[in-house]
Amino acid sequence: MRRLNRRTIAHAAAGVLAGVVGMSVAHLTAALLTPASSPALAVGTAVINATPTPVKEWAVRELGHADKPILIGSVLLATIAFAAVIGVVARRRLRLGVLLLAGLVLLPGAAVVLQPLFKASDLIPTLVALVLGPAALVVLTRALNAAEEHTPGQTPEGPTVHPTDAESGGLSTRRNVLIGFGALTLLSAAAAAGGELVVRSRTAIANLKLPRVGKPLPALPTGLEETYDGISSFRTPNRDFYRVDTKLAVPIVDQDSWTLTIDGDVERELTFSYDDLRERENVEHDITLTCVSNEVGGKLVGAARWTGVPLKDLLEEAGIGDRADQILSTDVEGFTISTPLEAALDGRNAMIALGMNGEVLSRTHGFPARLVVPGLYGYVGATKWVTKLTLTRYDAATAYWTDRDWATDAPIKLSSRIDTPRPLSNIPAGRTVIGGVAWAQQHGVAKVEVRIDGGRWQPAELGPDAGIDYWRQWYLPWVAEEGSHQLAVRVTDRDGTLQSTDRATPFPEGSSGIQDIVVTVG
Ligand SMILES: Nc1nc2c(c(=O)[nH]1)N[C@H]1C(S)=C(S)[C@@H](COP(=O)(O)O)O[C@H]1N2
Ligand SMILES: [Mo]
Repeated sequence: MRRLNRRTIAHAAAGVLAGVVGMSVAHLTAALLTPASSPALAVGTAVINATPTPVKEWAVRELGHADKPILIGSVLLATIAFAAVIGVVARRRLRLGVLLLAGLVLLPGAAVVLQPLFKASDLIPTLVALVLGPAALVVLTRALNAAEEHTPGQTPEGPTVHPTDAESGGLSTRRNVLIGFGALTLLSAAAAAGGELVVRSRTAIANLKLPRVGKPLPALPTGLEETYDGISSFRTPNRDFYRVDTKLAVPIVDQDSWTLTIDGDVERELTFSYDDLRERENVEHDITLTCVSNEVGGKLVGAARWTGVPLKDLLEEAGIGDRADQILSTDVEGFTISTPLEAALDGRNAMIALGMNGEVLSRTHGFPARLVVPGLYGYVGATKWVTKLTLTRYDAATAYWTDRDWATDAPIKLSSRIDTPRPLSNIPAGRTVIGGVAWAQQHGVAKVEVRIDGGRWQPAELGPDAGIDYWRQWYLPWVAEEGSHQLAVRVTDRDGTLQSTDRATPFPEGSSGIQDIVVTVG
């Protein structure tokens, strides 16, 4: 019985290894071509796209930044479980096993085909898996079956068998099993590591300089973070800037073949190359980006100096028709975002950004170009890897998030955050500061107030001002006495609007409410 189990396990392992060989070599192939066409990632993306909004909200809230690794991990685990069963089936019915494994590969193949901008070459990684997976299964199953045939003594009480020809044959067949498993394990490891290396090297952007800016802004003033530990930097360093998108593989876009097209309700369709945009007069704007999924007190907000081309200029060159009320933007993979046309024309600093904080846009933040619209949550105004702006109507076309019931138009709600002390932290008694950031894009921060232990609202000192679209740092000196304390913060914008106390979840149009934290002193 024990031997039977061990054999079953060996065949399950053969199935798993066959699956892993297929996936890892396909992943490497995809890394060389289009990373998102990796079968494992394509399934993950399909799952993301099919997940109902409430479940996604729950996942983002409960899993935070781990949501994507957990998703990919689940896809891999499910694949491995299926592959193990297939390995066991293949022991006696090799042909059926091969068919089942091919089926397991065709599933992600379907996910690849269903991607919006599918092109035939995206199927190459799937085909690689389709050949290698079953081939590995055949090799390993045959080697195992051969070794089993040569292994004597099926019964525990069987007669003692002396070394015979059969046994020495058993040794060489067992060696074949080891060689087969060893070689394929090495191949998978090498392919997986190679895929990672290829993606990393392709992600680096070599030798590109930021375009020249016509009228550069004065340097950003020194922020409060220099004086008070724990307050967010006035400018969010690019490496710390939050990242939110639907993609499991960062698109690798070649700037020489990339173009930005303006079409739809325009007088003339226009297409710009990367160099066209770089050679135009570029501008700089300080803009704080915020994600609609940011909870009160959350981290999905970042402040940067963006370099790029005014959106209005590009649209006016194309000639804006009189029917459009929406800009439907499309990214390199066919993902869409809808933005009110009004936001491009009402005088705010909406732009096609090529640079962020003095550097060429990174691939994670949308290289070669992205939309940035101050005052709107990212999901309705910050399309990364953008390739097309279509002037259309809300009643004629919908976009990815609005199809998932998020609000159509979504101005960023004014909000404030306590960065220091941290919620639920322990701090020593004595002189300290309470500090953080507050934002009210398009209106500007006028006042930040802090409430300690339910007392009166006390005005905080504000940090430097970089315009209405940029956050303000704030702090309040505090002599902390031993015990438990409750700290709250609220912001008022320059129009006199006070941050709302009404608690709202991020879905469907952004969170609201006041951050109220507890800290222990002494
Ligand atoms: N192509 C594309 N652009 C996108 C998204 C996306 O999923 N795909 N997510 C949007 C959302 S929800 C936000 S909040 C911002 C985040 O930009 P960042 O990742 O540079 O911070 O990008 C927006 N642009
Ligand atoms: Mo977002």
